[in-house]
Amino acid sequence: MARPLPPLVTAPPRRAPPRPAPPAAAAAAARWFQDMLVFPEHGHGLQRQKRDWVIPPINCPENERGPFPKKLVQIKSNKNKETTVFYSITGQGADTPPVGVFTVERETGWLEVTKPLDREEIDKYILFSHAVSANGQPVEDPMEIIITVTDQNDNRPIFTQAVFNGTVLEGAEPGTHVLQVLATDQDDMVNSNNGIVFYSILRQTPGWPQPHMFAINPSTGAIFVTAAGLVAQVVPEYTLEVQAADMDGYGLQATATVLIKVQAKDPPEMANGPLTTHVLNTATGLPAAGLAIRLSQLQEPGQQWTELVQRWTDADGRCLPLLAVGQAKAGTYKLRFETAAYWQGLGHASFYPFVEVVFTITDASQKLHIPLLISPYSYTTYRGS
Ligand SMILES: [Ca+2]
Ligand SMILES: [Ca+2]
Repeated sequence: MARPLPPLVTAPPRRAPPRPAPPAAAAAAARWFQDMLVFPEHGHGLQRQKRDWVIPPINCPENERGPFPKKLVQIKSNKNKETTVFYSITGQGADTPPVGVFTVERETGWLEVTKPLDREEIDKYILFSHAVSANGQPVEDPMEIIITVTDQNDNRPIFTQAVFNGTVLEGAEPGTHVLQVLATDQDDMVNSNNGIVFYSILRQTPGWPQPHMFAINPSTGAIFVTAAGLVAQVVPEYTLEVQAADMDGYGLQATATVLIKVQAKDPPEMANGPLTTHVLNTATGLPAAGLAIRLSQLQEPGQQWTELVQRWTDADGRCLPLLAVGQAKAGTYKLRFETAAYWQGLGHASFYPFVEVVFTITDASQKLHIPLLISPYSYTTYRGS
């Protein structure tokens, strides 16, 4: 039986007479040069040696176009000087599934790949090549051949969610962590940057009070506050468009939406305020979020409207009470709902640029709830409690 030679590179040849050891590089090249892979030589009657030499893996790029079959390497046994040698291969991709990805020409020993490979499916094939004589007797020990499938950047990053939700307390300091987004990429991130994802923020809506209220860690996807000025009443929710791109941020891209709700610090005196509202979008049956509301009071001198407070509706179409406990006085008030801006935000035109509801408070101790139901072409309000 054939057996592997003691390492050509690291041990002296065992054959007599001894010959000068070739330079290491030359010895290695002798084993695999010009697309040829030669079965290792073996000694005479020696005990089987631990095989401590390594055949360099054969690199085969994924997604090759062909034509197929495509020659990879020629396997050769030096026994072909003494007898006719026939070659075959076994292993995954040869005679076990996926069968037939690799074949070997029986007489020439040319190892061929028969179809495009997919590194993300199988990134390495371990085959064994065999050499037999005409009567079927092995003339060599099986030789291991490793085929490494090299990567192409054929997968774009994929965010784990289309929409990420976060909450931040108003007045949060720069540096405050808000949430983390994640995108995965199936490509190789060890030997290439095809699978390494970099994150960035493409757009922030609205751009107040600064266009860059948030920043993202390009490597981790962690989003944090980068500027002071988060006020729930001014901007109750930010929408960020975030991007993940492979190849250090210059390759294939994907985007996702990040919704960051700015949570108001509830002033305690507001919690049980006597005047409340909510807004319902009757076109969708859903609460109208992000709609601006202003409360004014008709005041002396000269009976003019004095604005008391401005609020934005939250995801439930509600906002904090508009008057604090003890703030309500008998008088005439006006709630102005900025409906046009709301509909524009949804991509609709609005027949009504705004809706104003004027009402009177006669009993300042009584709770008052003034809902608004809106569609682009109608609105309804009533007195609730
Ligand atoms: Ca990729
Ligand atoms: Ca790939």
